[in-house]
Amino acid sequence: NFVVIATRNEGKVKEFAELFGAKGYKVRSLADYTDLPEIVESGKTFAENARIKAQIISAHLHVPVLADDSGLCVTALGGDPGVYSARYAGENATDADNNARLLQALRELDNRIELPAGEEHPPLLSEASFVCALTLIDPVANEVIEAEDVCQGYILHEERGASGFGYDPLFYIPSLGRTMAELTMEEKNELSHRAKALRMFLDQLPDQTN
Ligand code: ITT
Repeated sequence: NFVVIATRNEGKVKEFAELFGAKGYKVRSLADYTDLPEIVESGKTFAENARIKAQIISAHLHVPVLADDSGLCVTALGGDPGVYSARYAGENATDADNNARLLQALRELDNRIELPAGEEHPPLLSEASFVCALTLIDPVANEVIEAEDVCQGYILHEERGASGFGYDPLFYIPSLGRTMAELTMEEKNELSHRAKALRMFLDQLPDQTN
């Protein structure tokens, strides 16, 4: 039993593998296939891009496919980088490039966030939220299921932590006093935008662990 995820992002694959693994499913990603059609993420919203990825790959493979489009929306930057999160610092940007670009953009604004008095937090530059849109397309049953969720936090003035991927080292969660990159995968999978958006899919999936 396996689920095909229309992604080339290894960080996403690891998280999905853990989440689906709990129900006894393995995951395959685009790295497991050759000769796939090109995907152009031309949508203006996360949901549109998730639909594009799921449509192209499910039509090609003729099996149910789940796609994830996600990103970081930073309040002080008017919601940027948003759907451009993966390419924020340029077409072939690494996670480190994108994080550096984000810190630079926020330092230029000289924005500071004050959290309620009585709490000790490191310097925070802006409110932010991670967003994850999921689309599952079953091309045989002609079925489309969509979900979207968010995870709220703040952008820290410097990177902290080595787990996770992408913007995780800059994404600070005040209630935990840690960045997303300082959480174990198990902890991230309890509260992340991706885990929350996926919960409905997981709840509907028959358990294959016994
Ligand atoms: P696929 O399209 O192949 O899935 P991608 O990396 O291009 O891979 P997106 O277009 O959805 O995926 O871009 C998502 C970007 O948003 C990703 O590159 C990360 O930088 C960031 N992102 C998404 N989820 C994240 C998370 O849980 N933690 C940190 N950064 C995240």
